[in-house]
Amino acid sequence: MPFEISDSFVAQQNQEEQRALQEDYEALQRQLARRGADIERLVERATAFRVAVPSWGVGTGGTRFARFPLPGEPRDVFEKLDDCAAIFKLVRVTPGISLHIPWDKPERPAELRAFAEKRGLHFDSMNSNTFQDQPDQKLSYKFGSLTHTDAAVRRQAVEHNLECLELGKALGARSHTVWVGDGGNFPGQQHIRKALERYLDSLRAIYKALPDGFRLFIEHKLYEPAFYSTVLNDWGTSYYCVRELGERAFSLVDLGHHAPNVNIEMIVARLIQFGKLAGFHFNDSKYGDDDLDAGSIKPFQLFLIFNELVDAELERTPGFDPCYMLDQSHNVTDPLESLMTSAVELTRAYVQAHLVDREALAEYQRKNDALMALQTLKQAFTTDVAPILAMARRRAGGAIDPVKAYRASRYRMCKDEERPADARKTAGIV
Ligand code: RM4
Ligand code: MN
Ligand code: MN
Repeated sequence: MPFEISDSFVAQQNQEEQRALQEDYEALQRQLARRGADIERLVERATAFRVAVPSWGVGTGGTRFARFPLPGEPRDVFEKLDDCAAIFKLVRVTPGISLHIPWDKPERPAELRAFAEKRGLHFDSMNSNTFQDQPDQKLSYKFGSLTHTDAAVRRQAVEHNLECLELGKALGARSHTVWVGDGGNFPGQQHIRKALERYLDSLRAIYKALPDGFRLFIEHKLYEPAFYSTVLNDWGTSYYCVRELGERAFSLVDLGHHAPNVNIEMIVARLIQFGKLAGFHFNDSKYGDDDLDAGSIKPFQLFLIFNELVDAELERTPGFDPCYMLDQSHNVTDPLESLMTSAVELTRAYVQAHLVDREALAEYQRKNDALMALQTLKQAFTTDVAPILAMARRRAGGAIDPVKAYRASRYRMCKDEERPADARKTAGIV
């Protein structure tokens, strides 16, 4: 039996933190009560929060220069799910897994589904991959996939997406996410309008095959791997495409896929207003698609994004049902620690956004009191909600301090023994 972090171990770890948590919780409860906020309601929100973990995120990532593997990395999709289960055990908000195909293509989907369910996990969005060539692939994606000038390549890329839909259905997933690397490296390389037409044609074929209850998410990205022009370059183009496709198509926002300084919370608000927000690939960045841990570089931006999301949630905006996923690459940290920390950071932003005094904010907006409007947001953002997050985790059976408990469990060392490097199948670990 592979090593697992047991409930009793988590409970024992929590013992050490329990008194301090209780003290901090009560102090925060009094502080919030003075502000008219009910701490128990916020614990409820923290408990209800969900974000899916990417199957491709539990192995060490890499840059185009190098990858530095970690001891005990998962060797196949089952071991990846074991790692996801460890994350879920400690943070409790991550029962969903987002799978990348073919990196994590299961031979027998029913078996993988049962394996996940046994660990309290389920499959969230499926992700196709037509940005790389696979060893047994007939035609190359070097010059594009869904938008390739050659109809045979486009057909092959569409077929791959249809296969993902079939797999997703068998695994119990409810959505499919398409990101393509298609674009041009040089001016003149592509006919910009025709490439988008081809993209839409291919997507129509995928959309038509959506299983019942499935939604289609498309993900825009400014640049990379195409360095001059990207076919689906921004949210406006994405919005145009999902409108063309139909009511089950939505625009997914990956936080790293915009130019520096772009006001992403505005993009989010627009997509909510137009009923087309699919959800997120959360991560953080300084310069480009850095795939750093959520909340590590621009925590205020993350809060402002959640401020829009919570506002729509509280208003019960019709059709508002975003899917939250992490999409990160971990190069210098233990991926499990990064994913746990990111899940906690997202929950933090979500709870802080619930702390915003929305009546006061509306009044300041009505009176054009810019200073106090910002202060109202800042008051929520600067409130240390850590005791709320820890209490929610503890009550749900998770760890008061997930990283500390993880390190104390010696999970990584145990996996190093169980998963010897010489037997490691590197395929699928990206
Ligand atoms: C892309 C994009 C996709 C992800 C790949 C690995 O930049 O973010 O969502 O699947 O990277
Ligand atoms: Mn992404
Ligand atoms: Mn990306």
